[in-house]
Amino acid sequence: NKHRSGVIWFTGLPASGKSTIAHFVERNLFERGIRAYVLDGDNVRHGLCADLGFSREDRRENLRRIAEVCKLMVDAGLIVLAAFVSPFREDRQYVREIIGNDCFFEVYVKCSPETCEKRDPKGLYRKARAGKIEGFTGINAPYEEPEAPDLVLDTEKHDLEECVSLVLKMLSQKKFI
Ligand code: GGZ
Repeated sequence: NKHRSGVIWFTGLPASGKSTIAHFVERNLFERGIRAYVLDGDNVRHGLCADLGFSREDRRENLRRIAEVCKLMVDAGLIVLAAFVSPFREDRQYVREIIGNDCFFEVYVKCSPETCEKRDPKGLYRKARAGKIEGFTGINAPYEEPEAPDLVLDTEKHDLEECVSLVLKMLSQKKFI
């Protein structure tokens, strides 16, 4: 069960499928005896980043703290599955610099805004449409697509199982597992 540690960084619109895919990859790795851990808005924004919102500056600070935590987890020997909207190229580049280029992989979880809005598992798109959320990514805040991601997962074309196996394939090609 030898593996290299590193960070798989999932970026994409809210409800594109980032966290779901990350959790299934985590479970698969766990079953093989590989230590992995998912970081996402659900376990970070209530604690470590509870003081932050969604302004330009707060998103940057959110991602900076997360990147520092990722770095510690890599030191501890884990495979970190980080699932954050991370809508700005500049911030993703910053995160990459903090973590280190050789153990950072960017996965673009691609899905049209229309489909994300239809899925809307938490009802946030609906709230944003109703004017109850300011600066909601995909409605009234921008999402900048990655220019050269290591992997693109089109969640409208591939089902969950296929997306998970594409991530595992990438991990094995890059000699992480
Ligand atoms: C984007 C928001 C917003 C706004 C609340 N914009 O589907 P979710 O609910 O679980 O994922 C979204 C999550 C985004 O947090 P991140 O830490 O990933 O964002 S960033 O990387 O930009 O710092 C969504 C919810 O929080 N959410 N308000 N205005 N997403």
